[in-house]
Order: sequence, then C-alpha cells, then structure tokens
Amino acid sequence: MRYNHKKIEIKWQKAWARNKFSIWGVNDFAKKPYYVLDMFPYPSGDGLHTGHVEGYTASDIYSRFLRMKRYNILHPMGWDAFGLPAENYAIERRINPKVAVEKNIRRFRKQLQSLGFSYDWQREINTTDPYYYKWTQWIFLKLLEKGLAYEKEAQVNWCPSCKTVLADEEASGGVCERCGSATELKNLTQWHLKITAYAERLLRDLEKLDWPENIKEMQRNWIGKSEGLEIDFKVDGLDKTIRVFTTRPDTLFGATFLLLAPEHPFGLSLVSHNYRLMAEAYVREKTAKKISAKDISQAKEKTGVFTGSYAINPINNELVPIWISDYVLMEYGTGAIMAVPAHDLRDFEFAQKFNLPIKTVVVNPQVKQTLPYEGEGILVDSGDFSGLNSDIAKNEIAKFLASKNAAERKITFKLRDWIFSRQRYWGEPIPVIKCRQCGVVPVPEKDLPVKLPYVKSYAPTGEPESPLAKIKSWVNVKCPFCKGQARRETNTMPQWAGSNWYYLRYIDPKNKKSLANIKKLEHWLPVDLYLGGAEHAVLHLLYARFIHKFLYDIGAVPAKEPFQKLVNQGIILGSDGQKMSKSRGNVVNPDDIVKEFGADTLRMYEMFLGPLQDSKPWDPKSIIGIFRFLNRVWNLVLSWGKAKSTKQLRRQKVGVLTGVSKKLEPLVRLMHQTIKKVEDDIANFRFNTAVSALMEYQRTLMWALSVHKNLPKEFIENLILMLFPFSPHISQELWHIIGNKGFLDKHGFPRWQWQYVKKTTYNLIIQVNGKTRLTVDAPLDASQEKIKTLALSQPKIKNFIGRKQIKREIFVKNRLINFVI
Ligand code: ANZ
Ligand code: ZN
Repeated sequence: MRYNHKKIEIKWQKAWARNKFSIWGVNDFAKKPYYVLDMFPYPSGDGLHTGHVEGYTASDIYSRFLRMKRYNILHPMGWDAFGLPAENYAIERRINPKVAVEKNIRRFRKQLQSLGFSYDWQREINTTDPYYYKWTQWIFLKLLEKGLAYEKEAQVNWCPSCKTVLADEEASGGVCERCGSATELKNLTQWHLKITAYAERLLRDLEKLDWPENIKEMQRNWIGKSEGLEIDFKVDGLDKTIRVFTTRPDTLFGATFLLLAPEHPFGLSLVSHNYRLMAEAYVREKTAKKISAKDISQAKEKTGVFTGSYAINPINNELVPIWISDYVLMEYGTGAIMAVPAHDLRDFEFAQKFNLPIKTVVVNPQVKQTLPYEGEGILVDSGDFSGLNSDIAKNEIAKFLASKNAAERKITFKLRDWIFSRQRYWGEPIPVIKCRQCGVVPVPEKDLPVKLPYVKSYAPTGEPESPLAKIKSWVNVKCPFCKGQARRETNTMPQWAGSNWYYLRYIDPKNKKSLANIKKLEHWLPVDLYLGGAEHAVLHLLYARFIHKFLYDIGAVPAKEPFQKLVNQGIILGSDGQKMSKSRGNVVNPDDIVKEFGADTLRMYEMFLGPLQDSKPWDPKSIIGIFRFLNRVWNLVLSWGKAKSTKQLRRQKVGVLTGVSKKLEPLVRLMHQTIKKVEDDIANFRFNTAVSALMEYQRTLMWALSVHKNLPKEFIENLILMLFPFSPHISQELWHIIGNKGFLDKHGFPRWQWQYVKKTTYNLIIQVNGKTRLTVDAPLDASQEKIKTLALSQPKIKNFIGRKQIKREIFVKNRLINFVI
C-alpha cells in the first residue's frame, strides 16, 4: 500500500505553522541556545534548486535533532535580494526588480514550506526592505565616521557586460564572478572600505574557528601575509634609488637584474636614448591595455623591455640591468623586484627569454638540483655569507644592509581595500551627500533609510555612473550642513553589503533603535553552525568577518567572530555527472519530486546520495528506493498497530525493555546500537550512513514482527523518533497513528544504554611461534585460561601444534595469544 504523502505533508505543515512557538520554543532562554544558520538564498526567478534542498535539509535535520536534545534552537531564513542577479533578471523580463523580487520571494517561501523546514518565519528578513537596509546604511556611516570608508581614484575592475565596477574578490583571475566575462581595468574614483586595517586580525583569528581547512587556507592565501625586506638599489649615474620588496634576501647575490612594473613612476625616466622608442611603446601598451588580471599570473608568456640603465647591488656593488615587465604588479610590494632567475620560476623564464645571466646562490645537497631551485638551502658564491643556512642568511643580510641604511624589514599583505561602489540601480544607496561647499557630508542618522527611489528606467547606462544619477528629483538635495544645493551619491552598494550582517538581524528583526539588542546578541552569538556552499570562501565569508570585527570594535556586537563552525555542502551534479544547467537540460526541479514522491522522500534521498561535503551526481533510480523504504516503514507500523485497538495502543507503553524475553535480546541490542549510530552520525553530519542504519533496523523489525506478533511498542516508537529529523511529516503522522500525542520536536531523542552497545567480543589473534595463524571471535575480557582453551580447540591450531609440546605462551589481553613450541 502506498501512503498518501500529499495529505500528510500538508496537514503537518499547517500544524507546525499554527503552533510554531509552542513547538520550537525559541524564546525559552532557560535552555541551552544553539544558532543554526543557513546561507540565505537570493530569490532567483528559477526558484529553489536541488543544492538549496541539500543544505537546508542538513541544517533542518540538525535543528530538529538538537531540539529533541533539549536545545533552544534559532533557525531563521530570509532573502538576499539586492544585487546583480535580481536586477539582470528584472531587466530581461522588463519588470521592476522590486516587483520581480517580491514575486520570487513568494515562490521561494512556498517551496521552503513545502519541504517542511522548521524555520522561524517570524524572523524572516529581506535585505531590500528599507527597515532592514536602514541598518546596512548605518554601518556604512559608522565606517565613514571611523575613517574606514573613503573615496579614492584607483585602477578598478570593470565588467563590460554587467556594466559595473567589481571588487578584486569578484574579479579574481580577471574574470567577472557573476557572468564570466573578462574584466577590464579602469581608473575611477570609487568608495573603498579599509579591510586592510583588519588583515592581521582576520588572519590570526582564523585559528580559533572550526572551519574546513581548505576554506581557511583560501582566506590565508587571499590575505597573503609576507614577511620580507625592502632593499634599496642605487641607480648608476642617476640620483635615484629603486626600492624592491623580497621575501628571499638570502638570494641577493643571485640578483642579476631588476624589474619595474610598467606603471612604476621611475619607468621611462630611466630609459636611455637608444631604448626610448621601444620602452615607450611597451609601457604605453601595458598601461593602456584593457584586459588584465590584477593577480600575479604565472602562466602567460613573459614580456619586457630594457631601460638601458643599471643599478648597484648594495651587497657587492655589482651592476645589474634594469628592465620593465608586466609580471611585476604596481599594487604589490613596491612595484619593483630584484630578479633571481636561479631561484624563481618567473624570473627564470624571463632570463631565458632575454638571455640574462642565471647565477646559483643557494644549494640543497639533499635534492637533485634543477633550475630554478625555489627551495631554501645553503648559500654559495655569496661572499662572507657563503656556507650559511637560508634562514640565518636572511637575517644576517638584513642586518648587514640595515647597518648601511640600505634595507628595512617589511610585512606586506596581498589583501587590498574593498571597492564598495557599484554603478547599478538595484542596491542600497550609499548614504552620503556631496556639497560644493562642505565636500562629502554623511546623511544624518535620523534621515535613514535613504530609500531607493522607484523608477521606470533602471537599466545600466554603460557609463561608470549609476542610473540613479538621472533621477533629478532624488539626486538634488539640500546639504545637511550649509543648506546649499547638493547632490546625493548615486552609486549603490555591492550585493555583499546586506549579507555582511544579516545573521545579526535575525536575532532581533524588529528592533527600531539599533541593529540588534546587545543582550539578545550576547545570548545567541556566535552562530554555532553555519551551513552552505564553499563558493563564498573569500567573498561573503571574508567580508562578513571584517564587518563583524568592525562592529565588535564599536561595541555593537559582543563576539569577535561571527561563525564558529562552518560546514560546506558539496555540489549536486546532474545525473550525467555534469554541473546542472539549463543549456545541458540536466536540471532537476525539486517541486517535481515533492509532487510525485513527497518532501520526506526528497529530503531523505538527498541525504542518502553520499557524504554531505562531497560533490555527487543526481541518481533518479534511488529516489524510488527511498520512497519504497518510507512506504515499508508506513506498512510496518500499520501492520504492527492493526491488531490493537486504540485503547490497547495507548496502554501498551513499556518502559526500557525490562522483562523482555531472551529471544528479543538481539533486537534490543540492535535498537540501542542503531540509536547510538544515528546520534553520532547526525552530530557529525554523516547523514547518509545514518539513513543506512535506519534501513537495517527497519528490515530487522519487519522480520521480527513476522515472528513475534506482540512486539513491544518501544521498538516501533524509536524507529519513528529516529526517522523524524530526516522525514518529519511521515514520522509525525505515524506517531499519532500508534496512539501518541504531541509534536516530536518536543519529544526527547531516544537514549541508548551502554550495556547494549558495548562490544562483547573482539578479534583474537592466535599465533604459533610469533606467526599469525588464525583470528577468531573471542569474549571480551576473558581470562588467559579461557582463551587458551578456546584457541587450542580450533582445528587449524590443533594441526599446527600436533604432538609438540607448548614451551611457553604469551597472552595480551583482548588482543592475542602466542604459543611457542
Ligand atoms: C627575490 C626572490 C628570489 C623572490 C627568489 C622570490 C624568490 P610573496 O611570497 O607572494 O609575497 N615580488 C615582490 N613584489 C612583487 C610585485 N609587485 N609583483 C610581482 N612579484 C613581486 O612573494 C614575494 C616575492 O614576489 C618577492 O621575493 C619578489 O620576488 C616577488 F628566489 O624577491 B622575490
Ligand atoms: Zn559581469
């Protein structure tokens, strides 16, 4: 018989919605608080995808499980609705983004509810709601007040297709994070946030976080701390000094040329007459070129020009030629490097191409030397420093140069300040006013929010200017200081602005006085578990940590870090093993699965696909397998209950299985072991193996029921309770069918007992003359005498020993016995 998932699921979703506070008790501050946060979706027009379902199911299982464990759970949901995706969608459909977002949110909310997720919808937030973004703007004003938001002209990434400036994090590798177009570089005046002021803390505090190591490593690399030395090289015959940044002063004797970035201010002034034409052309090409990545690229063919000038190596006064090349970046270090081709791959390629000398100065006797050798070792051909270890030599050379005033120790970071303005309509207006008399004037706090005006034409202009600039009635305002004519800032904030701090607002979503009440924040922070995709490693997850630390510094939040534990779900691929995409036609719509098999099946199925953190392909066949499993549970419980009247069902509450007949003991053992396994697995996000354990338990119960008609109720109840976090609707329904009452979120999770889960046997190793001959199951803690008898009764061992005399025996308790003959 097929169970009616449609009817049951709607019934319980309604019941949960009606009773949310009494069930989930999120305001019960007497219980231990635990904050389970999902990365909130941006409500795209495509609706929920299978990846959302995966992460949100995992966090829902965890939440429901912890509620059963008597925790007080905060588990909210909201919408990240500003930004390019929403805006591009609206432009395509020719509807206003506000209208599109509202429609998409309705659809998303309905879909989430249809999956039975236990969100506290009272706390729903929407980043495009003026009551929300009032506080996003307030954070900006605070940053401005503390000197951490500033306007500066800089070379910035421009996406020609999205028609806006992007942050370095959004344009890494020279590719737009959103649309995949190659980005261009433009010189523009933009708002920046001084994330670099937090570089050291952002790096150091990573150590305290329970996050996947690969995400931490990506943040470390992006922050990119280097401890090194700045060394001055005098230019021969000119009154100029070139300062280079190096992390390898131990290779100074091997520096055979210097390189300047094309934008280096000295560049062309060093160029001697003979080289002028070539050098000018090169610099012009490299500084004007449009398509370029801002990070150091290894792969591309090296190019460069000679300036005709030489510099003096301060360690040995040798003359080294000065070249210009675009693999040296102006924004990093000093924009100039000493090139050591024997010990740096990029320098090596450059030297080979232009026939420059390559001089080995570090050797490592332990490895076969091929050039370039980038490791450390012992110095050779390095004057008085020869024979020293790299580590010591770095220090000694630094000291020597410092004594001659030719070097300074320096710590550099790769991290750049965060470019914070976008030339698009659909974002939070930056709350400042520009006045001829007074300059940049912050909008007074009492005038927040600066509302985004509703407009007809919001498509990007293509100019580096927001469409808001054209709305005269909005742009022209009085200066709050001098009351003279002034203009609003027309750029908007990037889509990360709203997601920087949303997890704080859930804690106190209706607060009119502050972004959230500090007492409530103290109760809930930091987020105990944050679940979502890995694609935000150096975007959202870095930005949010920065803003959180800033808010901590101004006393607005009580914790130093926002997210204590992070778990990344893997990507669900199409059944062809490829990324799901419309063009491939391999996209699965969760709605279809819910309709055909129900939310409970979809939830459990996605957990059963494989380890949560792994990428895994969709497998249509095993959906039916899960659906059948739930039907088997349904039929098992019903056939167990059929024999009994409602009255009997209620009365038949046995305690812990006391007085159970001996025959049932293996089943009791399995039940306790399953409870322990499911509990451990949920706690460690191994949902797939928990489901397997439930399947095995169900199979055994089915068999047991065919033998013992009067199976005690506890066996059945515990199956339902364990199933509940995974497939809550069917579990809740079966719970009532067997005569129980109430909501299972409030019911405790079953408890296992040690006496049933502890191991009773072990693998005994039996050796003869130190050689293992057999392993058998032996009772745990058995004495030497007993084990000896057991071992000698094994035919195989009998054969080995034959008539020989046992001279000695060695016994290791719970491990082995060895007979010496
Ligand atoms: C000499 C040298 C010898 C270097 C050697 C490396 C190996 P990280 O660790 O990433 O900070 N460098 C410095 N400024 C640069 C710039 N603006 N553009 C491109 N490269 C730059 O790397 C520091 C190293 O990167 C520096 O140490 C410098 O090359 C190069 F065997 O100096 B090294
Ligand atoms: Zn783009």
